[in-house]
Amino acid sequence: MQYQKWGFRIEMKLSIVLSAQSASFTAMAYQGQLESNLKKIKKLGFDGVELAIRNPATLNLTELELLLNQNGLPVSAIGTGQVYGEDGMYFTHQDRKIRQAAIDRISSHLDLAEKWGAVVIIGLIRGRSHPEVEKSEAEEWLLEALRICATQHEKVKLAIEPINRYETDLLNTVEECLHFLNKLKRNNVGLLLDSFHMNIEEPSITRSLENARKQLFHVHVADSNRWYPGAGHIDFSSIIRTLEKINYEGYISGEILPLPDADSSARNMIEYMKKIIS
Ligand code: LER
Ligand code: MN
Repeated sequence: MQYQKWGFRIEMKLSIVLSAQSASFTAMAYQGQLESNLKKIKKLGFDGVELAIRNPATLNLTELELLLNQNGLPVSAIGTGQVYGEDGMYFTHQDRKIRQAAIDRISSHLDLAEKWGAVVIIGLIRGRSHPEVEKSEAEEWLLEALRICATQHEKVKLAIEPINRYETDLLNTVEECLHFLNKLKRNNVGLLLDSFHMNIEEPSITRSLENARKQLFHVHVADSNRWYPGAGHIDFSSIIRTLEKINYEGYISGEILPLPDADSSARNMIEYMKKIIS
């Protein structure tokens, strides 16, 4: 959506997560039924769609790209969490073959992202540490995997997401992720910041957004209860003002529970965001 401020035209692009297939992760308003769901997302007024894709090889790409074109919906980002959640593959697995399989799978997401101009999300695909594996070793494997992915796909943006402590013990905060990016030293790897995780882990959401400004590629919004923004107690007005202040140009994408039902959650999100943005 575009709006006027201080005589300038400002754009805040809104998208929402649609899982290309059904999945056990629940914070996605829409799952499957691509034809009807893409139509609904467009009709509600979203500028783009974030697609959660388990395995690009099993997608009917011709049909999907036709539907995206018909609805005029760019893909803001590609979510990869189901590679971990459903297939048990991740960058810090003890078994080298499984680490390699995770790299190969993410490479196929990166190929799609290059074609679509989308960001690739590095969330739970990082995995978590195990009693048998030192955390420092897990971090080395993660650095190695991301170096390979980022070097092979220099034109694609990869966004590491700080995820709260109840889902992983690797990279929970913005500060830890910025430190990690410093070690990684790849310009096409930056951050995805998610208001739900930030509400749990960050001392100040707005200060952490400002600290990440140079490397902020993507934003997820969900309220404190992971319902649509406006349903909990996160101060989204201050988040929007901060994103304006740091000249954020990426998408703001709803990763929300389909509650009280999918369509109401998406409608409530867009109505609330439009109200606080303009
Ligand atoms: C994915 O973007 C996310 O936020 C995680 O909570 C997935 O478990
Ligand atoms: Mn997220």
